[in-house]
Amino acid sequence: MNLVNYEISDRVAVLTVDNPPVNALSPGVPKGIVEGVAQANKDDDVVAIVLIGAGRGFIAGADIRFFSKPWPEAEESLSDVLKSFEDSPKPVVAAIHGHALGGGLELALSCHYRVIVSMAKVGQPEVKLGFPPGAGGTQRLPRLAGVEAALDMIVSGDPVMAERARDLGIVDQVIKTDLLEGAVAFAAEKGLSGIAHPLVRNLEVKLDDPDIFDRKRDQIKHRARGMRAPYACIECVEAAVAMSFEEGIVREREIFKNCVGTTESRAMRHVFFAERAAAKISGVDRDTPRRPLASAGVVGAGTMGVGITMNFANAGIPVTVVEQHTEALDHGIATIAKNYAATVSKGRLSQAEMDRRMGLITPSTRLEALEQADIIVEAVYEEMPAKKEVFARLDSIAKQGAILTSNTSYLNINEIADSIAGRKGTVLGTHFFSPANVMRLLEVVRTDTVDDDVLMSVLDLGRKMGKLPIVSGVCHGFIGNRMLEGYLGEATIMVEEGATPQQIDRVMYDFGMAMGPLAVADLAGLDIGWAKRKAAGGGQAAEKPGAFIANRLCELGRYGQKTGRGYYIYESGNRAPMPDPEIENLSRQAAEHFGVKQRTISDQEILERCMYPLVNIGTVILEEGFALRASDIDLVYLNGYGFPVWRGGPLHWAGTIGLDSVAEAVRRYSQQTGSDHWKPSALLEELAREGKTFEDWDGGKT
Ligand code: 3H9
Repeated sequence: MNLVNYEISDRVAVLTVDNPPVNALSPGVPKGIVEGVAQANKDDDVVAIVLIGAGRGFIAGADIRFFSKPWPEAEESLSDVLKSFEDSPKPVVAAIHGHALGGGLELALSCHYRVIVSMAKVGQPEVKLGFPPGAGGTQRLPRLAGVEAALDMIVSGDPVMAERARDLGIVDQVIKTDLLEGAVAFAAEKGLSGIAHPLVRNLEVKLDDPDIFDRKRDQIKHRARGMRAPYACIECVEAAVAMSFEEGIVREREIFKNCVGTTESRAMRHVFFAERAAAKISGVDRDTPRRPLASAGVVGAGTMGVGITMNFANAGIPVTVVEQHTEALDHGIATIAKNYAATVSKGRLSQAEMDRRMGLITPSTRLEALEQADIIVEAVYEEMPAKKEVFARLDSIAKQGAILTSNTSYLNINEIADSIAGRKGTVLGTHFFSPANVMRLLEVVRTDTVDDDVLMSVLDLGRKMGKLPIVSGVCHGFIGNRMLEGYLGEATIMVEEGATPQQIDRVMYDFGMAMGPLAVADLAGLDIGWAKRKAAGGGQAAEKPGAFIANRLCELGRYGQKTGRGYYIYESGNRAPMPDPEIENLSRQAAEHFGVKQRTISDQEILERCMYPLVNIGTVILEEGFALRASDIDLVYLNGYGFPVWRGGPLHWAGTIGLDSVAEAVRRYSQQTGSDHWKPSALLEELAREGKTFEDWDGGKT
């Protein structure tokens, strides 16, 4: 199959890149383009050249798989293509639909002209893969769009729509009719005009504000904490201002090459492919017909119910939210209105759109109001009897075929499905993360009996809500919370052994976590774990290592942020954690209680003892089959637990440390403490022995 087709239309050579699914610049594409340009220039009848993409879009950039393997030696490169355009005596016009991204946009920028359809987008998303653009994007874009707009686009990686691209000067014309026809007419006119055709490289870069680069660095310092690529992007654009075009290109190439090899870039490329893999469910046909989900119900208007209701409204699905008591229902609706109003006031939502979304929400105090809903999400409190009671009532109310999901974070959903045996095929879990309208992660918990079409429909729904749905099997805490128990548990044990909450949280924050584990415990509320320990029998079990200090704090009414005191002190109206000297006393009492000699714990030990349980339990989850692939586990931690994206998730990160040294440490801590979360995973041992990583286990795609 030809990756680039050559045709003549009205004296214009049309080069069509046809490399499904996204016309990436894989081997064969650059060669095809270079040959097409040469052929067009040899043909005296041809007056101009149009470059266009077949299928869904123009060109999605370099083929990302080739950053991890060598480019074929004999093959033309992207710079050969750019040179062939710039050297072409006949004008080259890029005709853009769908998307021109990364190398795709860079290619278009080296054409003489660019035309676009109004629904298309252009962008330089390379920073999201851990490197700056490497084929002139950082040098040409500022020359066309100005330094400020180019800097915004390149550092954020976010694309802009066609009209905005035209206003910025990135494209010459928005074509409202057929793209190919319009592009051919445009190209023919330029070709016959006899004018000299412009090259972006010859434009001047204008800099009005010399502080712009420092301001940008300051602006991104929180978001880009620990990362190299966003700063590398700024350096490249600075070079466009400070150097000649030729020097700038050399500088960009140098910085690009340095970044492609970093662990940051490898991690971010891993995340790119992980997100695409997560949509594939082994054993389930991608084309399984979906159930129409045109109306929804949510049971419970508490914190989670409110967020889930907003997700439906955001996705444009009419939703009825049910809460038994009018006062609680009113409070829930008022919270939704307040949340939307806050987004409107920040300019991120129009008042009209807020009104439209509020109009999709119907409050009710009667469960019977859900009888016509296609999907119903139960979001009542986390107790099995309460959940089963709701499902029993829904069994008699919901229409046949309605999908029933439970927003549980720990409970056995198989048991819930079994409790309404006639509907087993349509029951599953949807574990949203708080705040449910904000957090991107959605664990879709696959019961043993759920029908494939129901599962696929709920995964689609999650994506429609803007979530990243990850399939988990039914085990206690599913993927994320099951792993979290080891992470938080080990952090609290270390406080009993003599580390301060501040030291532990600092080590994990410096590692890149959004918050340290003890600040997270305070935010989530210490009373939740306390209630669970009491329900599980209290007494001895409740006093096991890791629970002692939390129990004392709860007995003192110190539940964390909500009471102004937990592992830290919080001043009213301020969420900043302040050290609490009393924790030291409690920690000494705990050490005495367990007969532990307190000691100074090194930062390295803290890092290992927080992170390695995540790796060990994650691997157990994988070997037990509750996660479909290691990269799904990474995505859960990246999108629900504040794990730094540039480390690629706990299992990918473990591979960068070396699974043999992780396994050795797990064995060592297991002998020292005997805690469940240190019981070495057989799969971890196996991969370590064989010198493999989790990517090998997933099939080595990245
Ligand atoms: C670059 O250009 C560097 C240059 O500056 C300089 C170089 C010297 N390569 O996302 P989808 C696959 S870096 C290889 O589900 P959508 C993807 O894995 C590049 N494969 O579709 C998936 O495969 P599978 C800068 C790619 O419609 C399939 O295509 N460009 C590439 O939801 C469908 O993908 C980018 O970062 C690629 N470049 O979204 C753009 N792109 O079916 C990256 C996609 O086996 N791409 N695949 O799972 C995207 O953002 C989206 O794919 C796009 C379409 C918006 C284009």
